[in-house]
Amino acid sequence: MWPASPSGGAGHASSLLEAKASTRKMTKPIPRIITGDTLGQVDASQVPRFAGAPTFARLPRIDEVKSADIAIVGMPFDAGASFRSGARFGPSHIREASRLLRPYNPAQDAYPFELAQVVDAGDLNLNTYDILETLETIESGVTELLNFGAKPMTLGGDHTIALPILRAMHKKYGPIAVIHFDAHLDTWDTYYGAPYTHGTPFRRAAEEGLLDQTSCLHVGIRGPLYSKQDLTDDATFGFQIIRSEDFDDLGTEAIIAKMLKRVAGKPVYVSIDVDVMDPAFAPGTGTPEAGGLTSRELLRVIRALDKTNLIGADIVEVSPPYDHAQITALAACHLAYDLITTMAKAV
Ligand SMILES: [Mn+2]
Repeated sequence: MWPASPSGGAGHASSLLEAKASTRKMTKPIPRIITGDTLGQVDASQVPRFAGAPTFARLPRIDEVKSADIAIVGMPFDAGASFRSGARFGPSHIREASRLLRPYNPAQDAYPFELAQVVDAGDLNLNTYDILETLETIESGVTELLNFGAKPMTLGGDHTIALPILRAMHKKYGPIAVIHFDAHLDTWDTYYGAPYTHGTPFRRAAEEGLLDQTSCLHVGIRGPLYSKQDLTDDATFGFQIIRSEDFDDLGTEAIIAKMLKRVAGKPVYVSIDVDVMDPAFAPGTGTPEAGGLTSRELLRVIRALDKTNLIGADIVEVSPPYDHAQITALAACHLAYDLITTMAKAV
């Protein structure tokens, strides 16, 4: 299921090169931060952060550990995108930016990679020409991670991938309280008759009974819709709406209180479309909308999730061809870091 490490496999070396490699010690063992049984990041006091394999936060690969509590997994797929594509390059782009993440998270007063065994499970091998096959591969891949004992922290990919992740989560947890951060509702029905796209995952999830419809939220909604009817339709799928403007009108504290009340006592899955942030903070995405959240507002809301039963998360729609100076990837990797910290504190 895990075809290759993020740094790539051995490739097609000639037999001569293989023979040399087998008789020559190429490198010393990689110095990692080890705490008890936990294998952590490559030690930045010994190896500069710009060197070495680009696993997420320079954490170990899943095949380097016997068990894991949290697994980062890439889903390089963007055939569900309705406008600008490119999110297939998101996972590797976020991993490259994540090299700067350090061991201690002061915002949550925690060392996430000591509290839990966090690993990089590499990328799922998805068929870019076959959405139905991709949905099946994602569902079985996430199921495999859950059976391994690891909560999934997914790097997308376009938002289509949230549906099969929720199918897998539902098999383990039952109906899920989804907190969906996005400029868009993503509860549209079809595009040109196609039911599985990045604009439809939460309508499909509701239809399939995957959601706890008393406990879901959209956060950050804004921008033009096809019709006012979109909001009427959306209201039938179990999502309470917190608009982007509410961050001005209500303030972050009141929004956090509303969110925590909505999901209290439920298994919570968080899905973050980076376009929930303003294009100033996340330009590298497929369908940007003006008037979004700052990365500071979003991080603050995310950090309050330690008061919930967080069972997994994804960050989707990072599209490197539209990114500049890693702005979007930096926001994405910091969001993942705080989500991982939140899950690690619960281990
Ligand atoms: Mn979306």
